[in-house]
Amino acid sequence: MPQLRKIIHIDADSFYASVETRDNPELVGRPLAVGGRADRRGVIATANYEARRFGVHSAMAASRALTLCPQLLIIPPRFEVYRAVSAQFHGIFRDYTHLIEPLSLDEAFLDVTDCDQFQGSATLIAADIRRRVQAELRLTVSAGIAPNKFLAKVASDWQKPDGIFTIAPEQVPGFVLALPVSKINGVGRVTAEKLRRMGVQTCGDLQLLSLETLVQRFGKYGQRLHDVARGIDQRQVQTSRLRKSISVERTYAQDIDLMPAMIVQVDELLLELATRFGKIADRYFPTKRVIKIKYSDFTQTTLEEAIGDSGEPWNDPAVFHRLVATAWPRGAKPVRLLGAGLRLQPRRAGELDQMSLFEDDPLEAQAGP
Ligand code: TTP
Ligand code: MG
Repeated sequence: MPQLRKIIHIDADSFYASVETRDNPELVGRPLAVGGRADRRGVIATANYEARRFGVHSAMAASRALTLCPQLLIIPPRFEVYRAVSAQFHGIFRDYTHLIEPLSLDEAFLDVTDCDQFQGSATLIAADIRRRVQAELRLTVSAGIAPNKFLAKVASDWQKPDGIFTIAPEQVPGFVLALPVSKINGVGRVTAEKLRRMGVQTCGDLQLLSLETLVQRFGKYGQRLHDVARGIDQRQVQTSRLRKSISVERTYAQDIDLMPAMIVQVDELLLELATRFGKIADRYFPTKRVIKIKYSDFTQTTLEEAIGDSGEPWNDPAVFHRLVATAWPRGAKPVRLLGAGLRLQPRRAGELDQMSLFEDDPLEAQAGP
């Protein structure tokens, strides 16, 4: 029986939009989004809660958002500011624990099992973190507290925005019974629909299926479904000192169905990947190139290929073009998301973490501004 952990999941509320309102109080109370311009096929990165009431949400075309909410103000993102705020969040987190796993700029898991502040109460620690973020950064974050990562993430969403919610170990069996399977990380529309056809809508329903059935229908992921249905998740909080991969991806406002257009997008992804990889290239070298394609029906495929010794640079566009051209016909449907990535090896020998490419990737749902 593994030791029970105390995990906190922190997620800032309407992050980019909240930072913008904080820095420009004139924006308080009005529907606001951060994103790209409607006249340039821009996409909404996020919207504040006033705008969400109109149905505006992340990854939506800015033009569509303006149709739903004509008074919506869309402002361009200031990524440097968001990165700086994120570093400030982490500064506060580090006063409680060094076991921090960032998922994105505004989201992180904290393992506070060994923190002895507040008599070791994870709920009181989370409350204190929220208090300090509010006092020092004038932003709100929601917090979820639970014995594992899966439930902590569900919990932070439970009372959002500006919420805190604890699932104590003894509450887990009762809590999961009514929990919709759509709340499980990794259960997207396709899996949810497949489960619905099997009569499964909640984790309680899911518990009625045998491990054998689940593995038969979902392969390796079946084991994971079997566990999380019972509130079991053994994944440790992974500090991100070492990584196995790096990737960038984009969800498009309009699906792409022509190869030349995909090639253009891949080239843009490669530029961004080069920037991001450049920051860690002194510590890692790439071993494989990876392309990910999500089709309009949310099915997806990935294709990876080892980087040989033939001498071409890792970011040779021709190679990535060929990977896309090979992978796309597998689904041969319009494409809603493209991703480009690299599998990595540390230059110095060291332990690799469990982070896998695209899985639980914080960029999964992110759209380009
Ligand atoms: P989220 O935490 O998913 O969203 P949020 O913080 O705006 O709102 P909330 O947590 O209250 O529901 O994402 C964090 C930031 O990441 C968000 O402010 C903007 C960016 N983002 C994108 O750029 N594109 C996306 O598709 C998503 C989901 C987020
Ligand atoms: Mg958030």
